[in-house]
Amino acid sequence: MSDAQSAAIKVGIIMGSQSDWATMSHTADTLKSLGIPFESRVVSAHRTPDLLFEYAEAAAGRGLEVIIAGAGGAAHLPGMCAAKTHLPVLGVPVQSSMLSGVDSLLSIVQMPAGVPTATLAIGKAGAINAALLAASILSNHDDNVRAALLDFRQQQTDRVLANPIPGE
Ligand code: RP5
Repeated sequence: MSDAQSAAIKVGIIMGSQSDWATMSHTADTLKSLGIPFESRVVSAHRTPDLLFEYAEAAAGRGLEVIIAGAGGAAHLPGMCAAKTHLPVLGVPVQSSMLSGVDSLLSIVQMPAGVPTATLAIGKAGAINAALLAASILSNHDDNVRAALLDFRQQQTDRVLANPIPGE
């Protein structure tokens, strides 16, 4: 990746395991559809804690503006990431096999006051919405992202209006 490409990356997607990619690929696909450059990495809070600290501490200096962190089970990745950066961290609770992601959701959402993480819905919906929320944040100063986001929303509205209830 060239320096110019690397400098353009504003969103970092991190996840606790390769197994989270089935969910987090929806974040990547949504960012791609909006034309937002991003990077994606496996960074585990408990299996690679030093890497997580390095990633979070360097993120702002590398030009990232938003971090999207997906994790399942005892999902401490978003919270630990938020502890090491002032950037907004958007947490995606990955649907776990034992407790269907309720464990992931509660692990991410119940941050004690002082170090916030935004918390999205469990699974695919949350993964897509994390990308859209990142787009909203970038839209505050990026005209291209704002235009892409508004276009996405208009198309979504048009699709709903064009699809009456079958048989009605
Ligand atoms: C978490 O443990 C990951 O975010 C993943 O959702 C979960 C299970 O990981 P694997 O055992 O599939 O690697 O750290």
